[in-house]
Amino acid sequence: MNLVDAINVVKPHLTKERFEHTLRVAETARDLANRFHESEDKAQISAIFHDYAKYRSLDEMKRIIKETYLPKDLLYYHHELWHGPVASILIEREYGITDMAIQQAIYCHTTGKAHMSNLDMILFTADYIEPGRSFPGLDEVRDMANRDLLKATWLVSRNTINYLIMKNQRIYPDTFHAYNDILKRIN
Ligand code: DGI
Ligand code: FE
Ligand code: FE
Ligand code: FE
Repeated sequence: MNLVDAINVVKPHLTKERFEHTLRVAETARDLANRFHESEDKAQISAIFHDYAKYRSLDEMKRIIKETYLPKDLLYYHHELWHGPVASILIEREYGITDMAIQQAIYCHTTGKAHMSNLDMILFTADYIEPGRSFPGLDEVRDMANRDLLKATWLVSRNTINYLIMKNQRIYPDTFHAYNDILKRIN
């Protein structure tokens, strides 16, 4: 699917704000792909579809998790974690996107995971640093994303864990796996 078709297909599924976020993530992901020598096309397609399932009903997402190979433990964690894995299924079902690298990047864009690929890290980081975001510590991550993708990804994962702990939220194991695995790869 080309980028224009992808944008048109995704648009009616998102709110105006979410659609604008999506376009900024795609732009940011393209820049990161260019800087770190990954496919700009795959980075942009992953970005355009990353929040595709964000507004599906909880019942529909639950059903998809139950009837596919998605890990059932997702159901014991916050429903905010479901839209990436569910989108990775829906883009194949509904649009025939079978590229596993794209599916995987979308799958793990919220939590990260162990052994993230460059494409995984590009989407994960782009979602966090796109110009519409304002998180504490964001300048440090944006600065690092100009130089070192692994370290930038680690900062995103660390900041997310800190934020979740401050809010007394449960943390999905993949979120910790991303943090631990990247720390090992950095040192
Ligand atoms: O969909 P977006 O809003 O663009 O961003 P996202 O998919 O990266 O995730 C949104 C939220 O998910 C963000 O507030 C952080 C949260 N999150 C990430 N990992 C975990 C988590 N929430 C819980 N409860 N547990 C996690 O492990
Ligand atoms: Fe998301
Ligand atoms: Fe994210
Ligand atoms: Fe997003």
